[in-house]
Amino acid sequence: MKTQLESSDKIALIAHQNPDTDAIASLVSLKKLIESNYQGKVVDIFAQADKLDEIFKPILKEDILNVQRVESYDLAVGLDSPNTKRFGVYEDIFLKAKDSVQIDHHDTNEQFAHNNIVYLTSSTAEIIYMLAKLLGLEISNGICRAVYAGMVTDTANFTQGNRRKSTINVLNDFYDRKLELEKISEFFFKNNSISKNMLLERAIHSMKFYFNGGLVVMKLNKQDFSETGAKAGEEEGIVNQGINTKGVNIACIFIKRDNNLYYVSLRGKGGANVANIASHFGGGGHETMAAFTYQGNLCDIKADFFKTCREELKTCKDIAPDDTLIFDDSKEITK
Ligand SMILES: [Mn+2]
Repeated sequence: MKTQLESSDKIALIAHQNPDTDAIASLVSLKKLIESNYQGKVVDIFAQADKLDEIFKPILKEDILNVQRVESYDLAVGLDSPNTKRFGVYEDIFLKAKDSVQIDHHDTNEQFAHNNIVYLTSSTAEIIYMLAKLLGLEISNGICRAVYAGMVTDTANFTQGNRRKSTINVLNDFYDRKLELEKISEFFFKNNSISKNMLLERAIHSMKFYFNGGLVVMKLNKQDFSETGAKAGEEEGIVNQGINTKGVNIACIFIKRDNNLYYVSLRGKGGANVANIASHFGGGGHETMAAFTYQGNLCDIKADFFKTCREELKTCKDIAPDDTLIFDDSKEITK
């Protein structure tokens, strides 16, 4: 990647469509890293977004998405995306660039670039920080804050998703810099609007439990958004309400974006790998967090969806009914 960066003057950074905070944070932090460490390079950032979420504003600041300043690029950098399809309308920019590299943390990654940097950790932003350190680049506090935003959101405040030793090491670096990270956590996790609470109420109301309570399905439609005044993006995290339920191994929420167009977000626990379910329907993600988009009638996906969930539930470790077992270290002592 060092050689690729050094030998390219025009660089396109492309993240997945319907970008989340990690995608935006990755675009911004890598753009700033390249611009502040290499002279005279054009770095444009792309992510197809129907409507840009308000929460991205403090990360994006003066950086503008989706403005192509040159006709073609020497290097395309794919970010936070398991395949090129997920680049949406910007897939062509990626495919037409002379050289390509990608940075991703999804275990469903399809190794689609010339150079694939795929590491299963908290976030793509975390990998960017680690790479910057390896390359000996200068990293500003602003970049660290953007990286932290990606890490904290992709792990739901470090409670799920991939967390590695490297994650802790990066946090250690940040701790030394005294970045007031708690403020960033508060911005993402203690900042719910009233409309989001009303949306949550509707999602909880829609909860249906299947397979002895192992699967919970929630639904939100366009009306739920318009009637509560909730904006697109405010559904983020609502699915956690399902997986936080005792006995639930798979939680999912069907969000109707348009006629016959659904965004389906999944959470798993106790060994249920929801990435398997997502990839069955053309999406991707991690064992505990995954998503896919479904175009069609709900009646047509129902049977296949329940069958796939059932298969995955079968692989679950039985959660011990006695919760104290989680804290029991006697096994290790006798080993
Ligand atoms: Mn991510």
